[in-house]
Amino acid sequence: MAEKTRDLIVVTGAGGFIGGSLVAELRKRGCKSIRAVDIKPFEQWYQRFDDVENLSLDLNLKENCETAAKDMQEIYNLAANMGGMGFIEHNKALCMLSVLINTHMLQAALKYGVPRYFFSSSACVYNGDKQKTFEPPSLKEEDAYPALAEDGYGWEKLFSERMCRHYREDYGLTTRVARFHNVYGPWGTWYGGREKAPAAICRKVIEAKLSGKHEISIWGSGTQTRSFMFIDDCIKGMDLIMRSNILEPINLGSSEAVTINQLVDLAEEIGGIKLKRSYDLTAPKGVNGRNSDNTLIQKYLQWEPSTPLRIGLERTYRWIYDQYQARERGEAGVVRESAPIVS
Ligand code: GKE
Repeated sequence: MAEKTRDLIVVTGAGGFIGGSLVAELRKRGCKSIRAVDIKPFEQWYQRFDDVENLSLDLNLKENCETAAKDMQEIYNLAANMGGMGFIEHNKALCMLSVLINTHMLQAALKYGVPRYFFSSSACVYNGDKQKTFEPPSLKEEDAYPALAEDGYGWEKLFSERMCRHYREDYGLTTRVARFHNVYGPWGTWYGGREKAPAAICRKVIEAKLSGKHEISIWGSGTQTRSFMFIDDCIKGMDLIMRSNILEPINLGSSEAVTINQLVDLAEEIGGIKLKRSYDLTAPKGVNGRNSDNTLIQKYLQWEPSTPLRIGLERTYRWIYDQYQARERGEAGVVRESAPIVS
C-alpha cells in the first residue's frame, strides 16, 4: 500500500465520514502524500489531520477539481451531497447535482493523466421493483437493470457509474466503482438530518436513556430490512477494489440483513434499556427490503465485509454516547450539524 506510486493520493469528501476515515487509514499505512479535499470549511471537517495537504474547495467547479487532481496517482472520489433517507427523500435535486462533482473529477483525472480513479456508488442504484418485499432481497449487481433507481440520489449514482465506464472504455482511464450498502460507524453523522438509521437509532436510545423518557419513535413499521456495513470493512473493501482488476460496479456491503426493529433491539441491548416503541408511518421509509449479494466480491477477492452488526453497533453507540455528552457540555470537537448545502 505504501509503495511509491500509491503515495500521491487525493481523497475528495475528506471532511465527511467515509473520506475522513479513509485519510486516517492511509496515514496509518504510511502514505506520505495525501491530499484531502472537502467543500466544508476546515472547522467543520469530521476528522482533519495536519500532516496531510488539506484543501477546502467546492468540487462542483471544474477548476477546483483540476486543483484536486493535479499531480496525483490515485483519486478516491467520495464527495457527494448525501445523507440517510430523511435527507435524500427531501433533497432530490441537490443529490442529482453531485453529477457536477463526478463529471468534473473525471475530466480532471483525464486532463492530468491520473492512473487510477475510484467512485463510490450506492445500493440506491438498484431497481425499486426488486426491493418491494420485506424479506430482504439479496441484490446482485445485474439487478440495477432494467433501471428504476432511487429517485434523485440513485439516478445520479447510476449515471455517474456509467460515466466511469465510458471514461474507461473511450479514454482508457482506469476506473473502479463500488456500490456501498448503508455504511455506519464512529465519525458518521449522528444528528442534524443527514444521519442514517444505525446512528439515528443509537442517538435516540441514548437520548431516552439520559433523559429518563423511555420512549422511541421509529420511522416506518420497523419491518423494513437492511444490511449495514461497518466503516472498517468499507475502508478495506475500497482498497481491495481499487487495486483489483474488477471492471464493473460491484457490491460493497454486509450480507447480514436485519429488520429495523432488530436494529433497535440491538441498540437497546447495548444501552441496557427497553423502550416503548412508536412507529411514524409518515416518515421517509425508502425501500421495504435490501441486502447485499456478495457472490461476486467473494469470487473476485475471496473477501466480504464481515464485522457483525452487534460488534460494529456497540462501537458506534459508545462513540455517539461520548459525542452526545460532549455536546451537552458544549465542548468543541464533536461532529457538527449537517454539512452546508451547496447553492
Ligand atoms: N435515517 C433514519 N432515522 N432512518 C430510520 C429511522 C431514523 O430515526 N427510524 C427508522 N428508520 C428507517 C428508515 O425509514 C428506512 O426504512 C431505514 O431505517 C434505513 O434508513 P437510512 O439508514 O436512513 O437509509 P436507507 O438504507 O433507506 O438508504 C440509504 O442507503 C444507502 C445505501 O444502502 C441512503 O439514504 C444512502 O445513505 C445510501 O445510499
